[in-house]
Amino acid sequence: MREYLVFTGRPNAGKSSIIKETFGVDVSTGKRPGTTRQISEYPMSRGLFLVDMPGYGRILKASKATEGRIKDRIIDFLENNAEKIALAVHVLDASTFIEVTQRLERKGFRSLDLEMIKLLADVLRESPLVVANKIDKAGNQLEDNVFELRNRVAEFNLPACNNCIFPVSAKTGEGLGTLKNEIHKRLVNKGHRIPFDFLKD
Ligand SMILES: Nc1nc2c(ncn2[C@@H]2O[C@H](COP(=O)(O)OP(=O)(O)OP(=O)(O)O)[C@@H](O)[C@H]2O)c(=O)[nH]1
Ligand SMILES: [Mg+2]
Repeated sequence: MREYLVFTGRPNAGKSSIIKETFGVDVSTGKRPGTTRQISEYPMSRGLFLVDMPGYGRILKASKATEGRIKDRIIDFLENNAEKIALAVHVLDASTFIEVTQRLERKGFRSLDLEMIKLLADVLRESPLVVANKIDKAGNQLEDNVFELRNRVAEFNLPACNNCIFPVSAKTGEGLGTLKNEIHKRLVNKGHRIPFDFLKD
């Protein structure tokens, strides 16, 4: 049986950076949205694979059709593997959460981050971990952004989300230890006795 630890998020949120800094996996990161283009799997321990998703949303220099295809592939993967996903981690940019959410809502759209968090909770029937990345960039907007994120996620009434939001910086490393411990704990609870067995520390 193959199970997955899945990382989702909008292009450029810092999914690959978090994977690299937290687990030492040699994934590609990049300045421009759209670095990771394939659903990429890395072995973590026997039967457990880490999945770095492409970004869900606007990708630099990509057509709407390409963006749409990538979104479809992400959703197909999540739906087709729902039973095999041991844990999902949604990564977002904590320095721009309010700004991006409000800009979209003014145009009548829902935040892609909130859309994905809800989708993960519905498909997996449990709450994803929500990682508020780039706290080093948020300055004095950090508290407001995290407060708004907590309120918005609370509106979904997700099961077991009393402690599911993790402010981190993949750049400075702040918060990554706490996140790693929580991921470890949850994977052990799902029966993966040594979930990081194949990863270097
Ligand atoms: N300041 C700051 N920059 C970060 C942080 N995490 C990632 N970045 C930068 O954000 C950019 C995107 O990082 P990636 O890890 O490639 O993002 P991604 O979510 O994997 O992006 P896609 O593969 O395009 O979907 C890179 O320039 C990173 O160096 C952070 O915590 N703070
Ligand atoms: Mg990436």
